[in-house]
Amino acid sequence: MGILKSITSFFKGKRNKKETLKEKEKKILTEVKPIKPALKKKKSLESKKKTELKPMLKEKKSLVPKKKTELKAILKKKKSLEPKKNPETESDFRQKQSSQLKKKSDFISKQESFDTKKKLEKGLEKTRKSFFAKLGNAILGKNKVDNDVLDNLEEVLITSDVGVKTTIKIIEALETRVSKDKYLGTDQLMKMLREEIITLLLKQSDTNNFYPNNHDFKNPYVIMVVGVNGVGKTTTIGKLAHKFKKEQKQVILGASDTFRAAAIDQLKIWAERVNVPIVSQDLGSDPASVAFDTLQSAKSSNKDIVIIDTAGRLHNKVNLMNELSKIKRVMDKVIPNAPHEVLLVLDGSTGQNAFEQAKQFTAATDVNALAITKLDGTSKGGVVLGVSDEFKIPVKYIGIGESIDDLQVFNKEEFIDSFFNN
Ligand SMILES: Nc1nc2c(ncn2[C@@H]2O[C@H](COP(=O)(O)OP(=O)(O)OP(=O)(O)O)[C@@H](O)[C@H]2O)c(=O)[nH]1
Ligand SMILES: [Mg+2]
Repeated sequence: MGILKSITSFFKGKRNKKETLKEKEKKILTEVKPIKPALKKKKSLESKKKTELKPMLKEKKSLVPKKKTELKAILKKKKSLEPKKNPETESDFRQKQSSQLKKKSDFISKQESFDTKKKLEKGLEKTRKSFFAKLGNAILGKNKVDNDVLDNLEEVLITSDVGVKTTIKIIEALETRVSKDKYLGTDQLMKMLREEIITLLLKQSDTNNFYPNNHDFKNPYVIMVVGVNGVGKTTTIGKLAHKFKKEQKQVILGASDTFRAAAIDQLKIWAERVNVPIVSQDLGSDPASVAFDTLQSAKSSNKDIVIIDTAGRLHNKVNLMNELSKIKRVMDKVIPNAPHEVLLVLDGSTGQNAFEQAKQFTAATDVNALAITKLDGTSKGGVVLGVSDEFKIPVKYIGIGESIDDLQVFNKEEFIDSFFNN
């Protein structure tokens, strides 16, 4: 009996298990059921997308052959424009092209020199107007060049800041000419004056090439800029860097004016404007050390031109003048014979004072080039004639404004032309 009971309970248990399994299966199926409509939805979306994409693809396809045909037409047109591969016509074509290029570059350089001339004329306007107004008064009512006229002319030249020495030379030359022709009219005075000034200036050796022609560029060409406070050193450096850059030269600047924070910033602004690198140190650091760093950097990065700014100083401040000598000595250690150019900047608007500065500075340090700035804002432009006549050092540059392009290479003939062109 016991055995029978246990057998029935065993089968009962199995049936129970079967039933629970069936129930589980049922439950899963009801849970899975909702997936079906979702799949259906996805499929319908896909087919919808396909039908939507089809016309788009069609459109794209229709565009491609269109492009091809357009391209073909363009190529055909281009071919028809190209010179035929006939050797004769090809060389003709090349010649034509090079002559056109030459014409274009001639036109640009003509335009540039025209602009330079116009700028110079404008820069010298104040000096010219004042000079000719004075000259007009000096010869007023006279119809021949006599001693009176020459005396008056002497005064005009001196008050126009030409300088005593240069004025005497000009007047003596004119006296000799007048003594040969007693009836020389005042209308001819201008022509004579122009000729005498040109003769005088051309006697000077013409070493003032803008470009350091005799430098072989195995090493960078080093320019150290010096002068008293506020004459335009930093501005001239910015303009110079721009000029060299236009000549495809690699330029680097050195901020050796460590005396004022604003001086370092001012040079940095110029470097940024011209897009050239700059070497600087902190305010108050040794100017010679900045120069050393700049020259080393120039050497290692194969620069062509180095321009070193220095603090404004008076020639009679011994310590400051010694500082210049130290900067020079340090430079020479990095690059032999550097600085190759010591450029003294003079403020033209200070007239006779500029003469004095040139005298004192050239005596105290080895200046070998001059720049005369601020000629645009003054009637004292005659200082350029006097300075370039009196000093053995050439006037290399003139500043005729505050803008980047307002620095010109001093050309004696052009200067005289612009001066007398009224
Ligand atoms: N009109 C005119 N202004 C100029 C010319 N060159 C420089 N300047 C101006 O003169 C002022 C002084 O110029 P800077 O370049 O700072 O002079 P600096 O010699 O470096 O002065 P310090 O560093 O203080 O010794 C600035 O306002 C310049 O814009 C010029 O050719 N024409
Ligand atoms: Mg400065």
